[in-house]
Amino acid sequence: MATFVDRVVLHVSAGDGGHGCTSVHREKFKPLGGPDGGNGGRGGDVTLLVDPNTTTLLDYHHSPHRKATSGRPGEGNNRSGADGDDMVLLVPDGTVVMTPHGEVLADLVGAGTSYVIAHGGHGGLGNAALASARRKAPGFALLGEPGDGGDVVLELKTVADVALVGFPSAGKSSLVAAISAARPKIADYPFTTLAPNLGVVEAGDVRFTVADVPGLIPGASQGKGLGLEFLRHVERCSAIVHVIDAATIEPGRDPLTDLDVIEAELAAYGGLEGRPRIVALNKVDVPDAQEIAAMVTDDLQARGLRVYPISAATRSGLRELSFGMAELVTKARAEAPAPEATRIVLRPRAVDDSGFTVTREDTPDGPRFVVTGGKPARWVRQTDFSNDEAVGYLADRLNRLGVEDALVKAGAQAGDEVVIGEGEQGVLFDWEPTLQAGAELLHGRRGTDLRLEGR
Ligand SMILES: Nc1nc2c(ncn2[C@@H]2O[C@H](COP(=O)(O)OP(=O)(O)OP(=O)(O)O)[C@@H](O)[C@H]2O)c(=O)[nH]1
Ligand SMILES: [Mg+2]
Repeated sequence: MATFVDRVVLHVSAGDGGHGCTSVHREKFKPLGGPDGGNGGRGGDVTLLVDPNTTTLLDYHHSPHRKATSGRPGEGNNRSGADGDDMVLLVPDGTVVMTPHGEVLADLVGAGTSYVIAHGGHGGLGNAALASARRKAPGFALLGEPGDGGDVVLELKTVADVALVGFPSAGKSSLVAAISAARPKIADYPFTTLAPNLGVVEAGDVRFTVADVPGLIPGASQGKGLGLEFLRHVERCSAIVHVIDAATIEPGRDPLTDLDVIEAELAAYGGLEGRPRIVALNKVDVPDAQEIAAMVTDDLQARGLRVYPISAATRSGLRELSFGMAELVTKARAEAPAPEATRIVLRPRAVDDSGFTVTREDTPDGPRFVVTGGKPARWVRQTDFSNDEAVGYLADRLNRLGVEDALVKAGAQAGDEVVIGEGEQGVLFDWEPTLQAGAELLHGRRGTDLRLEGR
């Protein structure tokens, strides 16, 4: 059936950080200068940006894979690698960002609102930046970190002032076309409209937006027709206009029954009870329709509804209806701040990575110790395990953070398995707490080139 383009799964990857460079300065007759390897560049972020000219998520439906560029590696002579370019994805106002499990990450309302969905990896430090008084000529550099990656779900909840609801073919799209510059598809078969159309309407000095949402039928709440899916677009609107076909010749249908059916579906969706409503009785250019409209008006008014007989075809009654809508919009705006003013990020990512934890797991092969924490995991990612000096530097960092002590306290013994990092990212070590110390005795302090001693 219809493909909904207002919900897409986006596969994003931020750029990786560039690796740091290991290099030693060379000059004629000075065989051994200082370390001069530059830092790697930062990987680009993937960012969503609300753009008023973007109205659908169609682009992402067609090409859902998006990747920012990676940072360049550092180079000798203290040259840093260039940062990767951010990838900015333009999305419509009202885009909701969710995890694949449906957890809301951000709700993007208002032009210019942005949200980073994948952070680029940090560049690795070059050996120049790693040099210190203790470690004059590091023979290693840090690796760039991989950028974030994964799936996010984007869902569009149209932000409009007024939502037009009604049966298929009631004339909702015709109405939007008649009162705004929008040019939605109009046809005499049901479910012509599959995604909302937005139109901007001016009535006096009030400007507002109207959303034409796909048609509803009885049983939509059980998934009939297009189902209730698209009613999420009505959620954000401050007023509802029932567009009712007064000229329908379908058996079992008349304006009052149609209204009851649609109201029942809105109630099944829930949360829309407080929204003010008015009724537009459409197609009164058809002679019978005019009579029917006159007949039901009293009943509708008795229910507290304002009734506007209109014809999208001949444009009769449209001025009155537009002013009626403007009145509801003005009232709603006075009661609530304009949606443009809200910038909501519901769940910013946790940034605290100062600590770490050691947990013991008992496996058939003996105990295993899992070290989790932002810093240890990051340091492991930065380590070039083919370089002993880099591995030694990692051991020093972990030691300084207290990981060694914590492992001893947790009962780890030489030869036990230690995993740093979580899940698939974890790196497995055979823990050898004494070996490093022994190596230091033999080779001098790590990171020192003996030829540099005394300089
Ligand atoms: N006579 C008459 N026909 C109308 C009027 N308004 C719409 N129509 C016709 O009714 C049919 C349906 O119009 P649409 O605007 O596509 O209806 P819709 O409510 O958007 O329908 P869906 O998108 O399928 O939900 C088309 O053939 C229109 O030409 C009207 O005021 N008078
Ligand atoms: Mg339509």
